[in-house]
Amino acid sequence: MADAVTFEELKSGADRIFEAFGREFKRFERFVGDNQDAFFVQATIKELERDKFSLADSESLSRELSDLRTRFTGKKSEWAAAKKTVGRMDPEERGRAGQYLLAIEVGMTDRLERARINLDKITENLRTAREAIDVTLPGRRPRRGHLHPITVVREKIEDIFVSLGYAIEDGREIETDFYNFDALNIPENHPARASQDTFYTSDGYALRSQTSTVQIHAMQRRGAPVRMIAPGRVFRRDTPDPTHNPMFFQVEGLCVDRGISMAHLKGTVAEFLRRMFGEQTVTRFRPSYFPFTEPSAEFDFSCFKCGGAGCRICKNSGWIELGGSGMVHPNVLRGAGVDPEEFSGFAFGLGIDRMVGLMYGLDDIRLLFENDARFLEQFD
Ligand code: 2NL
Repeated sequence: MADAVTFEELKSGADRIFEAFGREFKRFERFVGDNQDAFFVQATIKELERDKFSLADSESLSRELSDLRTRFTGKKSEWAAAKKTVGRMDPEERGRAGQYLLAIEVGMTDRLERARINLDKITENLRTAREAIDVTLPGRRPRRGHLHPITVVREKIEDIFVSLGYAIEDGREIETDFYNFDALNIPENHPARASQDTFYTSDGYALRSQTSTVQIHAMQRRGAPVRMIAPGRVFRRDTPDPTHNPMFFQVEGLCVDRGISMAHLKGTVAEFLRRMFGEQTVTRFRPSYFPFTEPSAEFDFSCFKCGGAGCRICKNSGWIELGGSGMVHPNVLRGAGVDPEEFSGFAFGLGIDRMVGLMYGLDDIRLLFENDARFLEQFD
Protein backbone atom coordinates (compact mmCIF):
# COMPACT_ATOMS: atom_id res chain seq x y z
CA MET A 1 0.00 0.00 0.00
CA ALA A 2 1.44 3.40 -0.99
CA ASP A 3 1.45 6.19 1.56
CA ALA A 4 -0.22 4.51 4.54
CA VAL A 5 -1.70 6.90 7.10
CA THR A 6 -0.79 6.59 10.73
CA PHE A 7 -3.20 7.13 13.60
CA GLU A 8 -1.17 10.14 14.75
CA GLU A 9 -1.42 11.75 11.33
CA LEU A 10 -5.18 11.16 11.20
CA LYS A 11 -5.66 12.44 14.76
CA SER A 12 -3.73 15.65 14.17
CA GLY A 13 -5.72 16.32 10.96
CA ALA A 14 -9.03 15.66 12.74
CA ASP A 15 -8.03 17.81 15.75
CA ARG A 16 -7.11 20.69 13.44
CA ILE A 17 -10.53 20.51 11.71
CA PHE A 18 -12.30 20.30 15.07
CA GLU A 19 -10.42 23.33 16.37
CA ALA A 20 -11.35 25.29 13.23
CA PHE A 21 -14.95 24.21 13.75
CA GLY A 22 -14.81 25.37 17.37
CA ARG A 23 -13.58 28.80 16.33
CA GLU A 24 -16.25 29.25 13.69
CA PHE A 25 -19.02 27.80 15.81
CA LYS A 26 -18.33 30.20 18.67
CA ARG A 27 -20.95 32.67 17.49
CA PHE A 28 -23.61 29.95 17.53
CA GLU A 29 -22.65 28.67 20.94
CA ARG A 30 -25.31 30.74 22.74
CA PHE A 31 -27.99 28.80 20.83
CA VAL A 32 -26.83 25.39 21.98
CA GLY A 33 -28.99 24.49 24.91
CA ASP A 34 -30.90 21.53 26.13
CA ASN A 35 -33.59 21.18 23.49
CA GLN A 36 -35.93 19.61 26.01
CA ASP A 37 -35.77 22.77 28.11
CA ALA A 38 -38.64 25.06 27.07
CA PHE A 39 -37.30 27.85 29.26
CA PHE A 40 -34.04 27.94 27.35
CA VAL A 41 -35.67 29.43 24.23
CA GLN A 42 -37.62 31.97 26.27
CA ALA A 43 -34.55 32.98 28.26
CA THR A 44 -32.48 33.26 25.08
CA ILE A 45 -35.18 35.40 23.47
CA LYS A 46 -35.16 37.77 26.47
CA GLU A 47 -31.42 38.07 26.16
CA LEU A 48 -31.67 38.59 22.37
CA GLU A 49 -34.30 41.29 22.85
CA ARG A 50 -31.79 43.19 24.96
CA ASP A 51 -29.29 42.88 22.08
CA LYS A 52 -31.94 44.15 19.61
CA PHE A 53 -31.72 40.84 17.79
CA SER A 54 -34.25 40.94 14.97
CA LEU A 55 -36.14 38.38 12.94
CA ALA A 56 -33.86 39.20 9.99
CA ASP A 57 -30.80 38.51 12.19
CA SER A 58 -32.26 35.20 13.23
CA GLU A 59 -33.05 34.19 9.65
CA SER A 60 -29.59 35.08 8.36
CA LEU A 61 -27.91 33.26 11.27
CA SER A 62 -29.92 30.15 10.34
CA ARG A 63 -28.58 30.35 6.80
CA GLU A 64 -25.01 30.83 8.03
CA LEU A 65 -25.36 27.89 10.40
CA SER A 66 -26.53 25.69 7.54
CA ASP A 67 -23.52 26.82 5.45
CA LEU A 68 -21.22 25.99 8.34
CA ARG A 69 -22.71 22.50 8.59
CA THR A 70 -22.11 21.92 4.88
CA ARG A 71 -18.55 23.19 5.01
CA PHE A 72 -17.55 21.06 8.01
CA THR A 73 -19.62 17.90 7.64
CA GLY A 74 -20.78 17.90 4.00
CA LYS A 75 -19.84 15.36 1.31
CA LYS A 76 -17.16 17.61 -0.14
CA SER A 77 -15.73 18.71 3.22
CA GLU A 78 -12.23 18.17 4.56
CA TRP A 79 -13.88 16.04 7.18
CA ALA A 80 -15.39 13.67 4.62
CA ALA A 81 -11.94 13.37 3.04
CA ALA A 82 -10.39 12.61 6.43
CA LYS A 83 -12.92 9.83 7.02
CA LYS A 84 -11.98 8.25 3.71
CA THR A 85 -8.32 7.95 4.79
CA VAL A 86 -9.34 5.42 7.46
CA GLY A 87 -9.57 2.90 4.64
CA ARG A 88 -5.92 3.42 3.86
CA MET A 89 -4.82 2.67 7.44
CA ASP A 90 -3.34 -0.40 8.95
CA PRO A 91 -6.35 -2.64 9.67
CA GLU A 92 -5.22 -2.87 13.32
CA GLU A 93 -5.60 0.91 13.68
CA ARG A 94 -8.92 1.35 11.88
CA GLY A 95 -11.18 0.62 14.85
CA ARG A 96 -9.53 3.17 17.11
CA ALA A 97 -9.36 5.72 14.28
CA GLY A 98 -13.04 5.21 13.47
CA GLN A 99 -14.05 5.69 17.10
CA TYR A 100 -11.93 8.78 17.41
CA LEU A 101 -13.43 10.38 14.29
CA LEU A 102 -16.94 9.42 15.35
CA ALA A 103 -16.51 11.09 18.75
CA ILE A 104 -15.42 14.32 17.09
CA GLU A 105 -18.14 14.13 14.43
CA VAL A 106 -20.83 13.65 17.07
CA GLY A 107 -19.32 16.63 18.92
CA MET A 108 -19.83 18.71 15.79
CA THR A 109 -23.20 17.43 14.53
CA ASP A 110 -24.76 17.40 17.98
CA ARG A 111 -23.94 21.06 18.55
CA LEU A 112 -24.94 22.01 14.99
CA GLU A 113 -28.27 20.24 15.41
CA ARG A 114 -29.08 21.73 18.81
CA ALA A 115 -28.24 25.21 17.58
CA ARG A 116 -30.38 24.67 14.48
CA ILE A 117 -33.41 23.50 16.45
CA ASN A 118 -33.17 26.38 18.91
CA LEU A 119 -32.58 28.98 16.21
CA ASP A 120 -35.66 27.69 14.38
CA LYS A 121 -37.70 28.02 17.57
CA ILE A 122 -36.40 31.55 18.07
CA THR A 123 -37.21 32.47 14.46
CA GLU A 124 -40.70 31.07 14.93
CA ASN A 125 -41.16 33.05 18.15
CA LEU A 126 -39.92 36.28 16.60
CA ARG A 127 -42.26 35.75 13.64
CA THR A 128 -45.22 35.23 15.93
CA ALA A 129 -44.24 38.30 17.92
CA ARG A 130 -44.10 40.38 14.75
CA GLU A 131 -47.57 39.25 13.73
CA ALA A 132 -49.05 39.66 17.19
CA ILE A 133 -51.67 42.34 17.82
CA ASP A 134 -52.14 43.93 21.18
CA VAL A 135 -55.81 43.31 21.79
CA THR A 136 -55.72 45.62 24.81
CA LEU A 137 -54.93 48.62 22.60
CA PRO A 138 -57.86 51.06 22.26
CA GLY A 139 -59.60 50.72 18.86
CA ARG A 140 -59.22 53.28 16.12
CA ARG A 141 -62.49 55.12 15.93
CA PRO A 142 -63.88 55.36 12.38
CA ARG A 143 -64.32 58.93 11.26
CA ARG A 144 -67.98 59.82 11.43
CA GLY A 145 -69.50 61.42 8.38
CA HIS A 146 -72.37 63.84 8.34
CA LEU A 147 -75.25 64.86 6.14
CA HIS A 148 -74.72 67.05 3.11
CA PRO A 149 -75.84 70.64 3.81
CA ILE A 150 -78.54 70.32 1.13
CA THR A 151 -79.89 67.25 2.93
CA VAL A 152 -79.85 69.08 6.27
CA VAL A 153 -81.91 71.95 4.84
CA ARG A 154 -84.23 69.65 2.87
CA GLU A 155 -84.99 67.64 6.00
CA LYS A 156 -85.68 70.81 7.95
CA ILE A 157 -88.15 71.94 5.26
CA GLU A 158 -89.74 68.47 5.27
CA ASP A 159 -90.13 68.49 9.06
CA ILE A 160 -91.89 71.85 8.97
CA PHE A 161 -94.36 70.80 6.28
CA VAL A 162 -95.00 67.40 7.85
CA SER A 163 -95.90 69.23 11.06
CA LEU A 164 -98.35 71.34 9.01
CA GLY A 165 -100.04 68.16 7.75
CA TYR A 166 -98.35 67.85 4.36
CA ALA A 167 -97.26 64.57 2.77
CA ILE A 168 -93.82 64.20 1.16
CA GLU A 169 -93.87 62.79 -2.36
CA ASP A 170 -91.12 61.80 -4.74
CA GLY A 171 -91.18 60.60 -8.33
CA ARG A 172 -89.18 59.97 -11.47
CA GLU A 173 -86.53 62.35 -12.74
CA ILE A 174 -87.18 61.48 -16.39
CA GLU A 175 -90.60 62.52 -17.64
CA THR A 176 -92.74 62.78 -20.71
CA ASP A 177 -93.50 66.18 -22.21
CA PHE A 178 -97.03 65.77 -20.86
CA TYR A 179 -96.00 65.85 -17.18
CA ASN A 180 -93.15 68.31 -17.61
CA PHE A 181 -95.06 70.84 -19.76
CA ASP A 182 -98.61 70.11 -21.04
CA ALA A 183 -100.08 69.30 -17.64
CA LEU A 184 -98.58 72.52 -16.30
CA ASN A 185 -100.36 74.63 -18.91
CA ILE A 186 -97.05 75.51 -20.54
CA PRO A 187 -97.88 76.47 -24.14
CA GLU A 188 -96.56 74.56 -27.11
CA ASN A 189 -94.25 77.40 -28.17
CA HIS A 190 -92.91 78.25 -24.68
CA PRO A 191 -89.10 78.76 -24.63
CA ALA A 192 -88.72 76.39 -21.62
CA ARG A 193 -89.67 73.54 -23.98
CA ALA A 194 -86.77 74.28 -26.28
CA SER A 195 -83.75 72.01 -26.08
CA GLN A 196 -81.73 75.08 -25.14
CA ASP A 197 -83.46 75.07 -21.76
CA THR A 198 -84.39 71.44 -21.11
CA PHE A 199 -82.32 68.26 -21.30
CA TYR A 200 -83.89 65.60 -23.51
CA THR A 201 -82.96 61.95 -23.80
CA SER A 202 -82.29 60.68 -27.33
CA ASP A 203 -85.73 59.02 -27.30
CA GLY A 204 -87.52 62.27 -26.47
CA TYR A 205 -88.02 62.19 -22.70
CA ALA A 206 -87.31 65.31 -20.64
CA LEU A 207 -85.24 65.51 -17.46
CA ARG A 208 -87.80 67.21 -15.20
CA SER A 209 -87.23 70.95 -14.98
CA GLN A 210 -89.39 71.30 -11.84
CA THR A 211 -90.90 68.85 -9.37
CA SER A 212 -94.45 69.90 -10.32
CA THR A 213 -94.40 66.66 -12.33
CA VAL A 214 -94.57 64.75 -9.03
CA GLN A 215 -97.60 66.77 -7.97
CA ILE A 216 -99.45 66.11 -11.22
CA HIS A 217 -98.91 62.36 -10.72
CA ALA A 218 -100.09 62.65 -7.11
CA MET A 219 -103.27 64.53 -8.04
CA GLN A 220 -104.07 61.97 -10.75
CA ARG A 221 -103.51 59.13 -8.29
CA ARG A 222 -105.06 60.52 -5.11
CA GLY A 223 -107.45 63.19 -6.39
CA ALA A 224 -108.40 66.16 -4.20
CA PRO A 225 -108.12 67.27 -1.45
CA VAL A 226 -104.32 67.01 -1.33
CA ARG A 227 -101.57 68.63 0.72
CA MET A 228 -98.06 67.69 -0.29
CA ILE A 229 -94.52 68.83 -0.92
CA ALA A 230 -92.21 67.42 -3.58
CA PRO A 231 -88.51 67.90 -2.88
CA GLY A 232 -85.99 66.62 -5.41
CA ARG A 233 -83.45 67.12 -8.16
CA VAL A 234 -84.35 69.14 -11.22
CA PHE A 235 -82.43 69.85 -14.40
CA ARG A 236 -82.07 72.94 -16.57
CA ARG A 237 -79.62 73.65 -19.35
CA ASP A 238 -77.89 76.57 -17.68
CA THR A 239 -74.23 77.37 -18.08
CA PRO A 240 -72.74 76.83 -14.61
CA ASP A 241 -71.78 80.02 -12.76
CA PRO A 242 -71.63 80.96 -9.06
CA THR A 243 -75.45 81.07 -8.82
CA HIS A 244 -76.45 78.46 -11.44
CA ASN A 245 -75.97 74.74 -11.79
CA PRO A 246 -77.60 72.55 -14.48
CA MET A 247 -78.78 70.21 -11.70
CA PHE A 248 -80.19 71.59 -8.48
CA PHE A 249 -82.70 70.82 -5.73
CA GLN A 250 -86.15 72.25 -5.48
CA VAL A 251 -89.15 71.93 -3.21
CA GLU A 252 -92.60 72.52 -4.53
CA GLY A 253 -95.69 72.62 -2.35
CA LEU A 254 -99.31 72.01 -3.30
CA CYS A 255 -102.51 72.40 -1.32
CA VAL A 256 -105.83 71.65 -3.04
CA ASP A 257 -109.15 71.61 -1.23
CA ARG A 258 -112.56 73.26 -1.23
CA GLY A 259 -112.37 76.98 -0.61
CA ILE A 260 -108.59 77.40 -0.71
CA SER A 261 -107.64 81.05 -1.31
CA MET A 262 -104.60 83.28 -1.66
CA ALA A 263 -104.90 83.91 2.11
CA HIS A 264 -104.04 80.24 2.77
CA LEU A 265 -101.03 80.58 0.47
CA LYS A 266 -99.74 83.67 2.27
CA GLY A 267 -100.36 82.19 5.71
CA THR A 268 -98.64 78.92 4.84
CA VAL A 269 -95.54 80.45 3.24
CA ALA A 270 -95.22 83.01 6.06
CA GLU A 271 -95.50 80.31 8.74
CA PHE A 272 -92.98 78.11 6.94
CA LEU A 273 -90.46 80.96 6.79
CA ARG A 274 -91.02 81.89 10.45
CA ARG A 275 -90.28 78.29 11.45
CA MET A 276 -87.29 78.22 9.13
CA PHE A 277 -85.65 81.54 10.01
CA GLY A 278 -87.26 82.64 13.28
CA GLU A 279 -90.46 84.15 14.69
CA GLN A 280 -89.52 87.72 13.63
CA THR A 281 -89.38 86.79 9.91
CA VAL A 282 -91.65 88.93 7.68
CA THR A 283 -92.84 87.71 4.26
CA ARG A 284 -93.95 89.80 1.30
CA PHE A 285 -95.55 88.88 -2.03
CA ARG A 286 -95.00 90.61 -5.37
CA PRO A 287 -97.26 90.03 -8.40
CA SER A 288 -95.69 87.82 -11.04
CA TYR A 289 -96.56 85.45 -13.85
CA PHE A 290 -96.32 81.67 -14.24
CA PRO A 291 -98.29 79.66 -16.82
CA PHE A 292 -99.37 77.13 -14.14
CA THR A 293 -100.75 79.62 -11.58
CA GLU A 294 -103.26 82.47 -11.79
CA PRO A 295 -102.84 84.82 -10.05
CA SER A 296 -99.11 84.37 -9.45
CA ALA A 297 -96.75 85.95 -6.98
CA GLU A 298 -93.10 85.80 -6.03
CA PHE A 299 -92.25 85.93 -2.35
CA ASP A 300 -89.43 87.49 -0.37
CA PHE A 301 -88.64 87.32 3.35
CA SER A 302 -86.93 89.78 5.67
CA CYS A 303 -83.17 89.12 5.81
CA PHE A 304 -82.32 86.57 8.52
CA LYS A 305 -78.90 88.13 8.92
CA CYS A 306 -79.63 91.83 9.43
CA GLY A 307 -83.37 91.61 10.15
CA GLY A 308 -84.11 94.04 7.33
CA ALA A 309 -81.58 96.78 8.01
CA GLY A 310 -79.51 95.87 4.96
CA CYS A 311 -76.31 93.81 4.72
CA ARG A 312 -74.12 91.90 2.30
CA ILE A 313 -76.45 88.86 2.25
CA CYS A 314 -79.56 90.83 1.19
CA LYS A 315 -77.52 93.21 -0.97
CA ASN A 316 -78.60 96.06 1.30
CA SER A 317 -82.27 95.68 0.43
CA GLY A 318 -83.34 94.05 3.72
CA TRP A 319 -85.23 91.38 1.67
CA ILE A 320 -84.25 88.02 0.26
CA GLU A 321 -86.07 86.76 -2.85
CA LEU A 322 -86.87 83.09 -2.41
CA GLY A 323 -89.49 81.57 -4.71
CA GLY A 324 -92.62 81.68 -6.81
CA SER A 325 -96.22 80.81 -6.00
CA GLY A 326 -99.83 81.31 -6.98
CA MET A 327 -103.29 79.80 -7.24
CA VAL A 328 -103.17 76.62 -9.32
CA HIS A 329 -104.44 77.37 -12.83
CA PRO A 330 -107.84 75.75 -13.57
CA ASN A 331 -106.33 74.10 -16.65
CA VAL A 332 -103.74 72.39 -14.42
CA LEU A 333 -106.39 71.09 -12.01
CA ARG A 334 -108.55 69.89 -14.88
CA GLY A 335 -105.61 68.22 -16.64
CA ALA A 336 -104.83 66.28 -13.47
CA GLY A 337 -108.44 65.14 -13.11
CA VAL A 338 -109.52 67.61 -10.41
CA ASP A 339 -112.72 69.65 -10.96
CA PRO A 340 -111.81 73.36 -10.75
CA GLU A 341 -115.50 74.20 -10.05
CA GLU A 342 -115.33 72.26 -6.80
CA PHE A 343 -111.67 72.64 -5.80
CA SER A 344 -109.08 75.37 -5.73
CA GLY A 345 -105.49 75.27 -4.61
CA PHE A 346 -102.26 77.10 -4.14
CA ALA A 347 -98.76 76.04 -5.11
CA PHE A 348 -95.29 77.35 -4.58
CA GLY A 349 -91.73 76.47 -5.47
CA LEU A 350 -88.29 77.36 -4.17
CA GLY A 351 -84.68 76.34 -4.77
CA ILE A 352 -83.01 74.48 -1.90
CA ASP A 353 -79.45 75.08 -3.15
CA ARG A 354 -80.00 78.82 -3.22
CA MET A 355 -81.37 78.68 0.31
CA VAL A 356 -78.34 76.66 1.45
CA GLY A 357 -76.05 79.14 -0.27
CA LEU A 358 -77.68 82.01 1.62
CA MET A 359 -77.77 80.22 4.98
CA TYR A 360 -74.15 79.09 4.86
CA GLY A 361 -72.82 82.25 3.22
CA LEU A 362 -71.46 80.47 0.11
CA ASP A 363 -70.20 82.67 -2.70
CA ASP A 364 -70.51 79.80 -5.22
CA ILE A 365 -73.23 77.12 -5.09
CA ARG A 366 -71.22 74.83 -7.37
CA LEU A 367 -69.07 74.02 -4.32
CA LEU A 368 -72.02 71.94 -3.09
CA PHE A 369 -71.49 69.40 -5.88
CA GLU A 370 -67.72 69.16 -6.10
CA ASN A 371 -67.66 66.46 -3.38
CA ASP A 372 -64.60 68.06 -1.83
CA ALA A 373 -64.57 66.76 1.74
CA ARG A 374 -62.51 69.77 2.89
CA PHE A 375 -65.44 71.99 1.89
CA LEU A 376 -68.27 69.75 3.08
CA GLU A 377 -66.66 69.01 6.47
CA GLN A 378 -67.19 72.64 7.43
CA PHE A 379 -70.93 72.02 7.70
CA ASP A 380 -70.91 69.22 10.26
C1 2NL B 1 -90.13 79.04 -8.68
C2 2NL B 1 -91.54 79.00 -9.08
C3 2NL B 1 -93.47 77.71 -8.80
C4 2NL B 1 -95.35 76.27 -8.81
C5 2NL B 1 -94.00 76.45 -8.79
C6 2NL B 1 -97.01 74.52 -9.22
C7 2NL B 1 -97.23 73.18 -9.20
C8 2NL B 1 -98.44 72.70 -9.62
C9 2NL B 1 -99.40 73.52 -10.07
C10 2NL B 1 -99.11 74.83 -10.08
CL1 2NL B 1 -98.73 71.01 -9.61
N1 2NL B 1 -97.94 75.34 -9.67
N2 2NL B 1 -95.82 74.98 -8.82
C11 2NL B 1 -96.19 77.36 -8.82
C12 2NL B 1 -95.63 78.61 -8.83
C13 2NL B 1 -94.26 78.81 -8.83
O1 2NL B 1 -92.11 77.78 -8.77
O2 2NL B 1 -89.55 80.07 -8.66
N3 2NL B 1 -89.55 77.91 -8.37
C14 2NL B 1 -88.19 77.84 -7.95
